[in-house]
Amino acid sequence: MGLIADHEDIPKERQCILKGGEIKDGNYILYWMQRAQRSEFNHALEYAVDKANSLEIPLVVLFCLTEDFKDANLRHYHFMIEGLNEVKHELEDRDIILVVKHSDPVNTVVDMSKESSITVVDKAYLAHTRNWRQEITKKIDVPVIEVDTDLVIPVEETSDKEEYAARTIRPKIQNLLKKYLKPVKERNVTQSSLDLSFDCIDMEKALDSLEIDASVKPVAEGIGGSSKAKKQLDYFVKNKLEDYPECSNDPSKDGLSNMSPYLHFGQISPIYIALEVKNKGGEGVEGFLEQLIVRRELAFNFVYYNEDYENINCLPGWARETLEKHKNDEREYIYSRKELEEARTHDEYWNAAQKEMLKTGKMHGYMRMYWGKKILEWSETPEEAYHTSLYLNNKYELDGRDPNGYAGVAWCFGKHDQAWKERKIYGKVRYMNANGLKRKFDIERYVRKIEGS
Ligand code: FO1
Repeated sequence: MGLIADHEDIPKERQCILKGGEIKDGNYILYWMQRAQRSEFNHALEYAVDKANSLEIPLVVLFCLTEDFKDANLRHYHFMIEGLNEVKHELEDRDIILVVKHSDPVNTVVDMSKESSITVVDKAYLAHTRNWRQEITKKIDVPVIEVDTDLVIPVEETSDKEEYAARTIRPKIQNLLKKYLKPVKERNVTQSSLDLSFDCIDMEKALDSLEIDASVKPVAEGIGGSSKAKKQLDYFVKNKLEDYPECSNDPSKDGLSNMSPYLHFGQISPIYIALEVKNKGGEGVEGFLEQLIVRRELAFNFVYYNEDYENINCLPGWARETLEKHKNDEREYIYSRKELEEARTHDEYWNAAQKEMLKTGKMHGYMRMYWGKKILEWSETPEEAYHTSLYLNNKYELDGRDPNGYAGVAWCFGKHDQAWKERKIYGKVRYMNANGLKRKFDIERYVRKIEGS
């Protein structure tokens, strides 16, 4: 049996050998679930089931809870753990054990791999989680396979370099969609792992065991997890998809799918979402798939190939130069990080957007653009503005630390965009102002909606 197996629903291009070698005579297959926290439409999980069945051994799924995520807090862990509770039960229904440990992922995976034949992991796109995989492959003794399951098209298949903009990645994606936009079949395990015994954390106490910032409260109870994601999607497809072209750019209306937190924690697959939306058909499909596939996969391409995605050096040359040239331009308003964080600016529209994020863990996509542009305008330097935007985004958004968030902030500073007419502070970076908001939609209604929520 080889490590790579080409299946119609798990093509070989999704699989990558991080460490090769002989398959060991182990007691189980280990799937380290990290990014794809779900039991359905998960290519890594199904690949691992196939391997376990071929070797006639059980499959053990591991998740490592760790505080090692910058600016992550109670809001994020609460949402994630609700999802993991569901995964645990769903896997149990499939005779697969989920071992959740509160531990350092590198040492834990290496340790549990001592008894595995092969170790499988879902693909990571950001530096921090990619480094974990690198560390593990240096220390481990068994083959390690990484499976790309959180993008419709595997990141390296779409492109082998950083793409310039949506217009350059779009045709590449369109050429490959037919091959990759397919459901992944759920396989039955032939050997249950439920009778194996491991030290696991008590899920009821998982949240309390973490040493995290508890000042950012959970958005609500009972919203995390795949079943909630599917329910919300179903509601969106039935009631909002048709109006997506008119409503998606209007923050005063509730026209979005709200899938981003679920996608961030891998609680739902983008392939599942795309197929549900296509299945329904109609007016909104094209615009929605542009966001879900083209824009989202452009963001992943960005963080995957541009190691500077957390600082201003990630910007194209023209944007860096123009911001540098205008660095010392006089600013009418300058706000500290704290004033911004507490939504204490002169601009009630901006304050409303910030409050939306503080309260709900999300900010409407259209307001995210305005929000970032104003932080650039009201900070001492573009560098400071960049870091403040990422800090606030990562701390309060439920999908903080997601490639989409990094790309969204970078866009406000010129990434994936073009040069515009030169002006103060912004230079040639696209400018936005409050009049634009008033022209496009009923901004007062948005403010009332947030203030009243
Ligand atoms: N991944 C883990 O494997 N273990 C964690 O404890 C964990 C916590 C966490 C908290 C906030 C957050 O935004 C992400 C977190 N993730 C964790 C990672 C997440 O599932 C994704 O892999 C990354 O966010 C990459 O996009």
